[in-house]
Amino acid sequence: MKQEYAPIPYEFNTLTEAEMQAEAEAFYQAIKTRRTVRDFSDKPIPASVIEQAILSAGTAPNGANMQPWHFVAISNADIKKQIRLAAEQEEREFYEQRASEEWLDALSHLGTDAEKPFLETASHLIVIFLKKFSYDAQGNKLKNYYTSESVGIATGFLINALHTSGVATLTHTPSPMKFLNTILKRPADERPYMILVAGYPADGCQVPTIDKKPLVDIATFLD
Ligand code: IYR
Repeated sequence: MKQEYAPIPYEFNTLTEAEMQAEAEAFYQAIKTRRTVRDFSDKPIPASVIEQAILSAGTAPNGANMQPWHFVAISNADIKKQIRLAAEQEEREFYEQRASEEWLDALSHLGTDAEKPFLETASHLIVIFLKKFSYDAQGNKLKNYYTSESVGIATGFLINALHTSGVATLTHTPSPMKFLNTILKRPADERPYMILVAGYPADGCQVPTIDKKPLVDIATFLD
């Protein structure tokens, strides 16, 4: 049966221009403090905080409201270890064979290598899967739309929700990532999109000095 979508009034929170400006500035000040962390403490993040952040991610705009994502949140030490071992195997191939000199050069300021201890140390790994298809109640296969855009936006919401809740993150994409379907027992038609490492930074954690481009370099305004 086709679902009904009866419109309801939207209770939009209209701000004054002064409030808009203040909120816009406050958001920028808060979000610019987010940094990718590669050195995590093993202190656990409460499961309820992770759950709440995933609920936020699930509100993301997406193609035809098919919600083409699945999140697997892992705090289990044995599963984290399996993921670390499989990811490091892929990463060794990347650093030793697959990556071009140009790519390695572009990465050099990050100081990364094939060793990924954070995959075991950090409180949680949140593996985000992209679903090319949905299934209705009768088991009929339905195509999902704009899946990479949708999952990218949801992942952005997730990172923002975690940062706002005091959780540091690292976006990690060993390639290929099919091993995640096997370890996490996800169906073959779900594509691993990203591992989001989430936890507290380790004591004394350092991050590289990087600049963000100024507004004139990232935007054009046509009034
Ligand atoms: N996946 C590798 C390499 C890597 C690639 C990019 I592009 C980065 O911004 C960072 C790392 C790794 O995780 O080491």
